[in-house]
Amino acid sequence: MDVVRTSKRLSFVLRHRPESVGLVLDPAGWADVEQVLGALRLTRQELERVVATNDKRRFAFDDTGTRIRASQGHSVTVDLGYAPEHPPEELFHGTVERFLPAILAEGLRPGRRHAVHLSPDVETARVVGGRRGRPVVLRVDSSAMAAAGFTFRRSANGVWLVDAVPPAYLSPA
Ligand code: HQG
Repeated sequence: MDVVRTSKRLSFVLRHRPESVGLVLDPAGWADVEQVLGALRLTRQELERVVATNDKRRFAFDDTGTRIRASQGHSVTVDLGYAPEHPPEELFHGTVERFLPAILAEGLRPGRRHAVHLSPDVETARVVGGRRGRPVVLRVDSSAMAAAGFTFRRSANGVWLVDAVPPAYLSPA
C-alpha cells in the first residue's frame, strides 16, 4: 500500500466527495470505519498506519475507534464541533504572489473550504504557501481580531480556523 496515495484518497473522500465511494458522513464529519475499509479496499491495519504516519495528522478516530474523520479542510458541510478558543497574538497565512492583490483588497476568504486556515508559525505557513509556488507569508493580527469579536477555533491537528480575515489585520511577515 502506498501511504501517501492512500492518504490523498482518504482526504478526498472524507473532506470533499464521500458519495464518490458510497460513504455517508454524519453531521460532524464522521464516517464508519468498516465502511471506509470496504470503500477504499484497505485493512484496518493499513488504515491505522495511514492515520498514525500522516505528516499533518489529518485524520482522527473517535474514542471508540469505530469512526474516522478529517480534522479540517472540508468542502462538504460539516460541524466539527471545535470550541472557540483565544488565539495566540499573531498567526500566519502562506500564499503566493499572484493572490496578493485580491487578498489585500478583500482580505482572506475561505474559498471552497469552510474556513480560512491559519498557521501558528512562519515555517508552517511557508510550507502551505509553497504548495502553489514561491511562498509569501502574511502575518495576521489575531489578537486585534479576537478583541474585535472574531471567533477562532483550533482543529485537532493544530490548524487555526476563522471565517475571514479583513485586510486591515494583514501585514507582511
Ligand atoms: C488564497 C492544506 C484570492 C489562499 C494546507 C490560498 C493548509 C485568496 C488559496 C490547508 C483569497 C486557498 C489550507 C482572496 C485566500 N483572493 N485568493 N480573497 N483568500 N486566498 O488550499 O490556506 O494538506 O483552500 O491564500 O497545508 O492554502 O489539505 O487554502 O492560497 O493547512 O491537509 O486562496 O490545506 O492542508 O487555498 O490551505 P486552500 P490554504 P492539507
